Amino acid sequence: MISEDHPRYHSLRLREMIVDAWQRGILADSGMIAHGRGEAFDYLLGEETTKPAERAIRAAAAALLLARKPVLSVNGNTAALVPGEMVKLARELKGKIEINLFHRTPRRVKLIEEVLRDKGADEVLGVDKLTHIDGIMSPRATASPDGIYSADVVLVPLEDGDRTEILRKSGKTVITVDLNPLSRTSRMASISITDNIVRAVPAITASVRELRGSEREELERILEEFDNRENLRETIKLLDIRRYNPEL
Ligand code: PTJ
Repeated sequence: MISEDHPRYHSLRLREMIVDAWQRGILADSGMIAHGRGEAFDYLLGEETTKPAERAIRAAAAALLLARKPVLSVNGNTAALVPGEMVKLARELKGKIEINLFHRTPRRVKLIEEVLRDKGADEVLGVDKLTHIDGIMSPRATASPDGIYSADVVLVPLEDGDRTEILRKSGKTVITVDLNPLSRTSRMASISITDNIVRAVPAITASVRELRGSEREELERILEEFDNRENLRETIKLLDIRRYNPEL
């Protein structure tokens, strides 16, 4: 148990959740390494939602509200940290949830499905009946016919660069959450939210609620004004290796 007055309480608490998910078989082994990389970027970004991230979150909410068929993708790290928040966001959007694993095994799929159902998900896609996007016969191109395959807007947190590229090429709007603004996923996505998934997902839900009553033209304007490359450039400028030790 970590004491709440420990200066690194929040970060250590996330580590505890990650380790727990790994012990339960939910997390891929490399999910731990991915988390460590994310943690380092979060540290350099001040462990708070930056202004560019706020803009990306608002653009993501607009895209999800404009979507004909929004689908939210869940992998091991997402299931470890924000399963309930993903179910809440899906409900808010009347969107679907799909398990989408890079290191796919039947056991992990089953365990993640159980976690999502425990959090109130009625329907979980990506469990069986997968097909290949644009006929690309690669494990990187699999998707559920009723989910990511036929979606127009997908939220894919902590996604792999190749998959992001396949999804973009198939014409989908791809929203990602990835703390590394330099990753291929961040560069390939339509909207990259450089923020910790534990802050980003509740913030998207709040933004969806705020924008729900807006006219379609207003949502389209938010999307048009958002420039992903420019936003990533601004984020990179905020990375500060001396943030916690200005005297060094
Ligand atoms: O559960 P699976 O089998 O689908 O596997 C999931 C992982 C994450 C292991 C797999 O997709 C993978 O290897 O991803 P990468 O290529 O390591 O990319 C993960 C990205 O997520 C990195 O750029 C990290 O900086 C970032 N990241 C890690 N933790 C967080 C994060 N971004 C936002 N919030 C986090 N908590």
